[in-house]
Amino acid sequence: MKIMIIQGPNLNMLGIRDPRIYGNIKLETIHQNIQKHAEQMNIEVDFFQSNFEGEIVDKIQECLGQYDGIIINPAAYSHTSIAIRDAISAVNLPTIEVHISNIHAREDFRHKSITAAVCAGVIAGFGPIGYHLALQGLSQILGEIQAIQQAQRQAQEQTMQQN
Ligand code: CA2
Repeated sequence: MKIMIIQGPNLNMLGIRDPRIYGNIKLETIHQNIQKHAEQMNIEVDFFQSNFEGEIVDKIQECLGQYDGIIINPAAYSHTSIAIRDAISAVNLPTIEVHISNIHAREDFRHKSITAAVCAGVIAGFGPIGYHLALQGLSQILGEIQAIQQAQRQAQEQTMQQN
């Protein structure tokens, strides 16, 4: 199982500026912790961070055929980007949106996520643990998809043997 983790604009500043909302932990440390957790779950993870909308769109598109699912924190683009929403929708890979902070408890303009509607689930307000919850949720979803696909293959084989 292969999962791409995509981080949006300014998340590279975590632990460097403004620890009141996002804490002291750096993005690199968050990624190291996710990597350890993923290894325990026998999941392969890759990481990508960009401050550019188009680069995030490109990365989502590149996931097609290469990854089983996506975990994304589109950061401020969650509230503005139809392009990122369309990219998630276009690749049609199971995607979980993560927000470190509880966006619903913050300014009004953060309450609406444009990208959330095309994601399988959204996790917000759990701090960096949210990425680990997303990993568990996504692995569950992917396991269920694999089980359905296997059952479909077996049913097809049986039909072919009968004919
Ligand atoms: O809570 C989240 O994870 C957010 O996606 C973080 C975004 C914000 O625009 C979203 O509304 C919610 C911000 C990314 C990090 O921004 C920083 C700002 C100052 C210092 C460090 C990071």
